[in-house]
Amino acid sequence: MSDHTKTTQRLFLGLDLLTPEKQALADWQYRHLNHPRHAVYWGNYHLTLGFFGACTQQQRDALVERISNVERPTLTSQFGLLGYWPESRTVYLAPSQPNASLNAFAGQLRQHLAINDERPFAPHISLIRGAKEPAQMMGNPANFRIRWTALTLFWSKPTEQGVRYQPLARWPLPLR
Ligand code: 2AM
Repeated sequence: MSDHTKTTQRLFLGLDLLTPEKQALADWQYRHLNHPRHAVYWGNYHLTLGFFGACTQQQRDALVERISNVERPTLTSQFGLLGYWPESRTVYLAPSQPNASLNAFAGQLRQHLAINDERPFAPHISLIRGAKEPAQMMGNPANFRIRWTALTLFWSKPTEQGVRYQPLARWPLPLR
């Protein structure tokens, strides 16, 4: 019999987009980005705030409890900057301007949850993975205003279609 206490899930904390926002972003990417590799699965679009790696159910429960105690701000981001990280072979979309309240919230979460990412926080939405080169933009630059509605704990779940980011818990953000 398998020992369920040892079963782990790869977890991360992030901000989810609403379905119409994901669809609008997928549509923009399809029309305006030229790249030999396919886009990430559109339902997976999100912004990562902190990555926890493999967690047991007990660790997950403790995380949920700790996250519940964090005060949550109203957060809005304007996305318009297309970027490329050669090390992680990722094409991404980033905020057009430094997003002070988002950066402060990510810092607070990392401190409160003792997240020890080797990468400094760099807000972005990954658009293409496994990219050996940057993407070329055709026509309209991206311009997406996102009013974030919830802090979300995601499970990075392996499936036959590839990894899917499944929300396990959500904490609403105040909408002013
Ligand atoms: P990425 O979009 O920059 O690749 C699920 O894997 C999410 O967690 C992805 O958004 C990914 O960021 C992020 N992630 C994966 N491994 C990570 C790591 N070792 N450190 C920080 N973030 C990571």
